[in-house]
Amino acid sequence: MKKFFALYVIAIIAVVIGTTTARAGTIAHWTFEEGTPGATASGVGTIIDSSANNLHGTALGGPVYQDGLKSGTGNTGLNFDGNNDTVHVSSGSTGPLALAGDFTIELGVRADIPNALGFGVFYGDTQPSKDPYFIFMDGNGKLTFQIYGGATTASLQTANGALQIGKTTQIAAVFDYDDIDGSNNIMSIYVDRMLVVDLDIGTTVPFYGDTTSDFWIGSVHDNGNPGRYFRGGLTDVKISDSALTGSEMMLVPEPGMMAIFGVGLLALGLTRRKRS
Ligand SMILES: [Ca+2]
Ligand SMILES: [Ca+2]
Ligand SMILES: [Ca+2]
Ligand SMILES: [Ca+2]
Repeated sequence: MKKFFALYVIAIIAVVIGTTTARAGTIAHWTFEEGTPGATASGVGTIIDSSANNLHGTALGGPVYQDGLKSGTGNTGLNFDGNNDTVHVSSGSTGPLALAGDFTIELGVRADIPNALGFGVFYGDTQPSKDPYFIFMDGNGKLTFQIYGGATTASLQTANGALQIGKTTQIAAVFDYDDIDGSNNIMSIYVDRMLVVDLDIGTTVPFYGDTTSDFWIGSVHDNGNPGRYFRGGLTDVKISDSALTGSEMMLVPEPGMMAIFGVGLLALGLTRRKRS
C-alpha cells in the first residue's frame, strides 16, 4: 500500500509538472484556421496570430487555404505555390520575433512535390546574408536550421529524407541557450517530435544587425529580395520562448500534458498489476 501511495504521489507530481511545462510562453502561433479551405488568403494582417502579441501576417502572392492538414490546431493549413506565395510579418530587430535566449520554432509541413522546396520560416535583415535565423527544406527532404551570430554562422542539417513527400510532418527547430555561462548553446532539429540531430554551437546566438528585419513564412527575403519559395502546405507555425522537448511540442490535443499524464497512469497501472 505504501508503494502504491508513493507511485500515486509521483503520478500527481507528473501531472503538476505537465501543467507547468504546458505554460511555456507562446511568442506567436499562426494556425491558419481563420480561412475557408479553397479560399485565397489576401489582405493586410489577415493571417491571424493567436498569441497575445498579435503578430498578424499579410499574405502575398495568393496562398490558398487547404483542408486535411492535421497538425497543431485544426485541419486547415495554407498552400504555397512555390512561385510567389508567402506570408510577411512586420517585426523589427527589437520586436518579439527577434528571438533571444531559449526558443522553439514548430511547423507542420506537407511537401507535395519533390525538388520544389524552399524556406519554412525566415527572419531576414536587409544586409546581404547575415540573417538571424531560418528553417530551409531542400529538394531531397533535408532540413536546415541556421543561425547567424555576427561573427559566425551556425548551420545544422538532417540527412536527406527527413521530410517525406506527401506526408504531413511536424518539424521543430530548438535553440537552447546555455543558462550557466552561454558557452555551450545547443541547436536541435526534431521531426515528428523525435530528436533527429543536434549541435553545440559554442557562444553563438542570433545577431540582429539592423533595424528593418522582418519575418517571413514560406520564402526567403534576404537583402529585401524575395526568393526560394516553398511549394506545398504549411499547417501551423508556432514559436515558443523555451527549448521544448519532444513531448511538449504541438499535436492535438495538448501533447506534453497528455504524455506525462500517461506516464503517471502507467505507473498506477503497473502497481495495480503487481498487487494482484
Ligand atoms: Ca491549422
Ligand atoms: Ca501565387
Ligand atoms: Ca540579409
Ligand atoms: Ca536554456
